[in-house]
Amino acid sequence: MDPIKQKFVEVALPRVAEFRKLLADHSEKVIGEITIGQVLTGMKGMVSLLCDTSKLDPEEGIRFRGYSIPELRERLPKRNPEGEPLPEGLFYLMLLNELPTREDVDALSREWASRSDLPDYVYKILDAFPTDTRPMVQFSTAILAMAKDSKFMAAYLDGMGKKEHWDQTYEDVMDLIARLPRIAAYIYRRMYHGNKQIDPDPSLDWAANLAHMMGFDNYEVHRLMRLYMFLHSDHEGGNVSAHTTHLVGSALSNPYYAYAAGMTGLAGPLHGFANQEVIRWMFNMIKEIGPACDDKEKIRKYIMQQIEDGKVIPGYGHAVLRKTDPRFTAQLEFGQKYLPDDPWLITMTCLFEVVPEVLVGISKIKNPWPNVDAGSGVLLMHYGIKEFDFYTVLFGVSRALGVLASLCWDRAYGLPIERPTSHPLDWFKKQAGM
Ligand code: HAX
Repeated sequence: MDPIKQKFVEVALPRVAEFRKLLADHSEKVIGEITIGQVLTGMKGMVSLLCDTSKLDPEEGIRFRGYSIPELRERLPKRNPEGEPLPEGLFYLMLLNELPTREDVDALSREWASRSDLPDYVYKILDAFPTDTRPMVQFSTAILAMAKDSKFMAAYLDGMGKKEHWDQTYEDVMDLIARLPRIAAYIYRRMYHGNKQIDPDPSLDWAANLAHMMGFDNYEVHRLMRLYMFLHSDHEGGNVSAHTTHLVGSALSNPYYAYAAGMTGLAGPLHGFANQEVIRWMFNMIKEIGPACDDKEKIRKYIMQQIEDGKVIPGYGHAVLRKTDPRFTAQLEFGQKYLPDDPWLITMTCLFEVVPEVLVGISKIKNPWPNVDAGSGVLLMHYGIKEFDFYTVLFGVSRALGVLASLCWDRAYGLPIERPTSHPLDWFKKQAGM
């Protein structure tokens, strides 16, 4: 058994015992009330999911297993002291609830490298797509296709019992995460670089290898890619990509099915697609009103007009957060440190001054502050990854770390199929005395 899997067994056993005891002794304990408003507006604030990997505080932002982003940028292992944390380390932490050593992280890099070969049929499926097919269509199809070889599915059909479900889930999860950089880079090179593919470099870590296979071989892009893969990995259990992966997984669908479903949710404009929309939106704004920071009044009017036209300002607002997203702050700091004169960074900083001022005056908007997507595209643009249609794929590669670590835990706990109750409108009207 690989040492990470062995460790997972050691960590999971006592936690599973606690889970069972909680369920056996306290399942009748009331933990909240549900309002009609919550049901009719996307279940916001309704406690309904178990997720150990991270927790989102509306005022402070995300903590991964109790650690904030600044803490982890300090404490997770890096390739060199000036660099960004290796995402392998964050996966280790989310899966095992323990900060890894540099050796642990290197072992995980090697483990993923050894599992990263793509089956031939995945290339053939991707080659069949017209090159103008949306990258997220290609990405989620490639993932779904690999369900053909799901070890979980094979073991299930072979009569695997419930207690073993976590085991083959872990195997699929590790194969899947290992292969994602290959899939993403293949799509990228085929769409934007005449299908001139680049072999992986076994000496590189998971994130740097993705940058390398996309054609970006300098240390600065590797550093950015490590930060990007770290920041987008997890945002507790209720966001669309995480919840969908969990929900589909609850039917004992194999990890490929579950994560592909999560990715089709990530592809929506109110979720991960916003990271590309931000750049498209900035292009359009500059086309219409000229270099953005020249006249902030013009930006204000532009934003007001967009809202009057019924459009959202991408990269701003959040369903849970009520402050600036620390994932945005980390990217802003990175930009200010390494690319302070970049014109896109200057526009982004200027929007950060103006957009919240405007949105705060619109009473229906609960959070006027930037989210993770307001900053990521600008950094990618600076280093030459300018094909913003592709950005959600990068988000998706990163998101695998959190949602698939959670899926291992779902299976260890033996969580049952998810099945809430629904009612027609008249039932709610009756509850309200209407
Ligand atoms: N621009 C314009 N209007 C906005 C807005 C924004 N940035 N944010 C919220 N609103 C509007 C909503 O559309 C909603 O309007 P209606 O009542 O007319 O439908 C109203 O304000 C109330 O929304 P809310 O309660 O504040 O926010 P929600 O929980 O409904 O939605 C969203 C949260 C993130 C989807 C929303 O803020 C939004 O659409 N933002 C822009 C898109 C975006 O950046 N998405 C990425 C979010 C982070 C993420 O998941 N990344 O992957």
